[in-house]
Amino acid sequence: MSFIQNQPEFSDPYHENHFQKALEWLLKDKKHKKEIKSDLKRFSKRLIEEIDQWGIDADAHPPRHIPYGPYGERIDAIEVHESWKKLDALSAEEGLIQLGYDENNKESGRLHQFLKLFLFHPSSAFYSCPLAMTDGAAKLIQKSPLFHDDPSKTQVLAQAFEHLTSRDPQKFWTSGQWMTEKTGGSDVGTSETIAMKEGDTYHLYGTKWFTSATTSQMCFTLARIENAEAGSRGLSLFFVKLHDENGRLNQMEVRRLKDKLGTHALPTAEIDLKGTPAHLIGRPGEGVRNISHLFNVTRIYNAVTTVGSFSRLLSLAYDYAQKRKAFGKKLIEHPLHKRTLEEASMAFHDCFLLTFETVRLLQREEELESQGKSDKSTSILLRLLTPLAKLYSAKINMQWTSELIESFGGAGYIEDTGLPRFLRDSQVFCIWEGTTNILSLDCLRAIQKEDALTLFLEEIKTRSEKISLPATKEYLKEKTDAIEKIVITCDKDSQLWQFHARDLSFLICETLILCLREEFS
Ligand code: MFK
Repeated sequence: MSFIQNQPEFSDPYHENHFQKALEWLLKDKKHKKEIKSDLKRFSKRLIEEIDQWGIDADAHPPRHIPYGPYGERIDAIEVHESWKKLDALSAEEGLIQLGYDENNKESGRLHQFLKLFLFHPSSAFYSCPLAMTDGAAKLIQKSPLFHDDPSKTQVLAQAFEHLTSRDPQKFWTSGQWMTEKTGGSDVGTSETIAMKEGDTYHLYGTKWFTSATTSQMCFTLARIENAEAGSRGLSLFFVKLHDENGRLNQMEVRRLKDKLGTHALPTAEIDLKGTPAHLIGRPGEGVRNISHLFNVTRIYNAVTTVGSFSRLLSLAYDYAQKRKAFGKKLIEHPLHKRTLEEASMAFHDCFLLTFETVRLLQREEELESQGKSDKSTSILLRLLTPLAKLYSAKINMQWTSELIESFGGAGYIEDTGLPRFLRDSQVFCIWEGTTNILSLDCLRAIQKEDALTLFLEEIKTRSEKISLPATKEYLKEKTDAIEKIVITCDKDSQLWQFHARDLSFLICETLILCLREEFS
């Protein structure tokens, strides 16, 4: 019989050396460490035995838009595969949102949740996307001091919160985050959707151009109240229930599903709002600031899912390098191949550290909040690192995903190996929730509004005192000198700040990563 190559398989992610070390790094001295580890271990096994196949099936059977019923009535049904529904139920059962809001574990619930998401994402066919927006919506509701003036609104949102954080699949809701319009993906301030007050209720008119996870039960969206000023300061935040009591879409129509490069299982649609009833949330004109509670969470999801994907592809590439022979020996025995994989591992490790340092800050901020406290430096660093973890992990992963696909040779280019999907899907991490440049500019916003760079440099100074390796100290000095040089060059010139924003963003990430590498080792 002719030669058949053994196919690559990923190893149980819980038992990976890196993951075990990460657990020690993140959960050291945490009260719930034992339960968290045992839950993650069980979940990881379930991933391999059951869930991963659901992800493969969901990706192979994309959703379908059915605009009309058999007798011509407009129905706008979105048909999704059984596996997608299983991923939804599983997300509730496994507490993929609830863990982050667990009243009994304010000390490490977020860490637990994001470690679980890291394991789940590469098998989830991007069910992680609705989860990201669901979590962001729950955070927005929890964070917002906006509703106490109107008890009926408080009740609507309190009920929504219960659904979003439920572990009961029958009760569990997901949420959308509808921001993008034809006029503006990044430049949300150009949005054209209008909110008209008709009686006591607002009704929305306009077109949302990318609505991810259109099968959700609710969403938060932006609209301009009639006659409000132009630009983002004229936008307000609205809560929308997608379906009426009869289960029909609430005065909206699905134009079509998007034909995307990747994320094939994920229903992403264009939606016409045709008088959709909506609740105004917060004060008029503060929509962008209010919805930032949501997108700051989804940006952290973006980073965590990116490193989840990076880790899975690495695991496959290492396994293949053990199985595949060329020129008389295994790929892993070739120094150049081995070096490539090692460099990819180091790049993954850096992204992981930066991402989970951000998660640690989120955990810390929320733990303090639950005690009625706050710490300015935690919140400012979190504000700075949220866009940075997203942009850095997405960009580095994209580069290495291409390299790792190449490490499989021709097999990496063949659809039924399942490998090309990594390349297609990775590209979206750099785009949605803010492109690399938009997030570099957001980093400037944090620097200018919160004086985040001064705080960051002080933090690095403190951390550097604990660094023992002279070479690391030297690299650190090179990086902080380069940051200070940019600060001096830009001075008060906003155009120059923008010109250097991306260099500055990457330098900040690289500086922190140098410290984190020492702390992790
Ligand atoms: C599986 C992985 C999970 C991923 C899930 C993916 C789901 C996909 C769904 C989507 O893709 S939804 C679309 C995502 N779109 C974006 O993320 C938009 C990208 N554009 C930006 O982020 C722009 O920077 C932004 C629209 C925010 C800029 O708008 P403006 O009009 O220039 O904002 P401006 O005037 O600077 O800020 C308005 C207010 O918001 C200010 O507060 P004040 O009113 O108090 O001055 C800002 O400080 C505040 N703000 C802006 N960005 C913030 C923020 N506050 C906190 N954090 C931020 N990041």
